[in-house]
Amino acid sequence: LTDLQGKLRDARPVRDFYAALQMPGISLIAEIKKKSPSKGEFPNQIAAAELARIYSQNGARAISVLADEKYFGGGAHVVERVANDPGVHLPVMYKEFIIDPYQIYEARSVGADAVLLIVRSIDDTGRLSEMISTVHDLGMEALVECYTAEEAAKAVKANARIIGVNNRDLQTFEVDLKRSEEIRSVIPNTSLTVSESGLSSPADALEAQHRGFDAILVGEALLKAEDITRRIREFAG
Ligand code: IGP
Repeated sequence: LTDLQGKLRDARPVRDFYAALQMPGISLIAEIKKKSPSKGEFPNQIAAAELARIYSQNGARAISVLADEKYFGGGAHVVERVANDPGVHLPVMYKEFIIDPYQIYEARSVGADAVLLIVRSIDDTGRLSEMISTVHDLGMEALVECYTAEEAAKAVKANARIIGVNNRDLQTFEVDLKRSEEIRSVIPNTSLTVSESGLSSPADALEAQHRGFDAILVGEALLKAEDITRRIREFAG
């Protein structure tokens, strides 16, 4: 056995990310990262697994952990620590710029239950579809992220079960919730939908729910809160 095969075999059983997002009311996917290109370092110094426990105990339904080190100060080992922490029972998403199927296997090998796939970085619909199948074959779910209505259509065509609409322009870092609502309106209700990025208040969460999103992905607003526990509870509704 190679190292990866061994780790895949020994990885803890998959938790159901899809079911977590499908629960009644809007589901909060709470994110863990040390820094971001738009905001720099976050002030809180809470260790990843401890933060994940706080998220779990206060109403989050899934956890997103940055595996990217360069821009977000994360790592596969950070995902591994969170996914295998005895105090964390929520599904965990491995958040990385995935361009190769190998990264999907790596995600499962550290115990992840879901991965992020960005339509913009995979682009070819056939390849996107293959990568989504690889994720499903491993028992995991893919959050397929789009930024335009065309990308959302590609995601649907590639059999994405969960589609994320990024509210933040990755070039200018500008957040536009209106634009995302327009994209949401063209996604069929056969997919679960996630409103991602730049949600700064519980009112934004409520608005996303009214627009028909099943879940929200929130990082910054939780990570820079003075009282994180209270902030999560507000977002979790
Ligand atoms: C979280 P925020 O603004 O609440 O911290 O955003 C998440 O949506 C964001 O980190 C994100 C992201 C991405 C980052 C979503 N998709 C793709 C980098 C690449």
